[in-house]
Amino acid sequence: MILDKNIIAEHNDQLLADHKRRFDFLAADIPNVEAVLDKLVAFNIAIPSWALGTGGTRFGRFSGGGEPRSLEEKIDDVGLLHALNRSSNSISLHIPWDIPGNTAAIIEHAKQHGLHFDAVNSNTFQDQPNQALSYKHGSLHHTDKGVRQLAIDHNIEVIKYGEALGSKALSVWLADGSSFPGQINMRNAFNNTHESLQAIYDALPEDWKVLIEYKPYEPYFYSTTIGDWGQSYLLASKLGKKATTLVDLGHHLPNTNIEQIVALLLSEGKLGGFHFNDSKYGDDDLTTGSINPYKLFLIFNELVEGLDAKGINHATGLSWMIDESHNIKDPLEDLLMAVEAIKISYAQALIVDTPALKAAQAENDVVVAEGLLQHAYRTDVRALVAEARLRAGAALNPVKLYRDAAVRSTLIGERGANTVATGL
Ligand code: PSV
Ligand code: MN
Ligand code: MN
Repeated sequence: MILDKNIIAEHNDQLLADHKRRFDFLAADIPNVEAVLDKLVAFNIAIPSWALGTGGTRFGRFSGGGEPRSLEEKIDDVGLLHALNRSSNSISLHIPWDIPGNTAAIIEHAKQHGLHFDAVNSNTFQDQPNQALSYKHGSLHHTDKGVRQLAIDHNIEVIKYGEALGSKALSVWLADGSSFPGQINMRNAFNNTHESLQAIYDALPEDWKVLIEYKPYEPYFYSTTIGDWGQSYLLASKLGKKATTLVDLGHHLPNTNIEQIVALLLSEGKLGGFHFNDSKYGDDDLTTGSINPYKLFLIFNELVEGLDAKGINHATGLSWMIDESHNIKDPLEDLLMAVEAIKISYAQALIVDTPALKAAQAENDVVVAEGLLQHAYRTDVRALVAEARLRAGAALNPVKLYRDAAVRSTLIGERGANTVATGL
């Protein structure tokens, strides 16, 4: 299914008068409104190929139907999202869930939707059919050199796929860890991981990054070998300048001050990218901004401050990606909501009165400083984000148009009611 430009134009015409009233009211209070809009238009967030079907659970999966059956159909789904919001111009592939057969044809297919390929992800947390050795007890950290080499070779193969597709980064997330005290030698596990990552790093093209993800627990429950940002940062520092840390918002223990982690990594030049999602207890798959939007705003506030201080382009300086997968929402609606939440937080961070904040911090005026952040956070910037969409040629209300245009039932008609996309 392709969303015709005329359908989007008609939808926008219907909502335009109300939108203009709300936007003009808001814009009158934002001194740098044009600069903010330009930044919002430029800001895109990559869509993970594994978020296009229902998932995010190790219990039952309840497909809503019309899930993509192939890589081409996954690209089509991201194309639909991008047509609706003009903010999702790339897809992040997970190998071997998504093997690009005919690379030239896949690139062309993506181009027709205005898409390119973001970071490629390796998978050494599942055994593949007929795999000679097992990842049951880990991959890059394994006690057996043969298993480590298998995992290294897989990562190098993923880099090769990425090169053919025009990706510029490899994301490495390892399940490696232990579930019981005494199960592993933690020092050896870490050193093995370092040695294995070094071999992968040495195979990286010059203009590539490796993004090292961390996670405190799950699937193992006692230790994870790259369990927190310190362990990821240590590895990234040892490896060299192409290695950076990837922050997945759901990979922190409750109440962790993620904005402080982000500020320090950015300051050290070691923040490589993001996986956006939200969590209430210990999950990592709820819709971005659904549980704690203030936290998301505070993170964006540090990001904008740090990127500006370093003169880094907001849109292209880091790898921005969503990483959430749903069992009960339509995955495409979920992703539209996530992009909206990200852009709202970004817009709020862009309207913070930075000179006033700096002055208040210099004076140690806690009340004024906090008040400035709260003012930005409590400003309803939805009309600003909608205006950026309008200017980019997207829909004023993507979820409404998605429903009005009956996208899901059309996809079910095209693909069937019982399709299940690859992924977790
Ligand atoms: C692991 O929880 C993770 O966040 C990693 O980014 C994986 O690559 C992704 O989810 C999909 O399993
Ligand atoms: Mn992740
Ligand atoms: Mn995760």
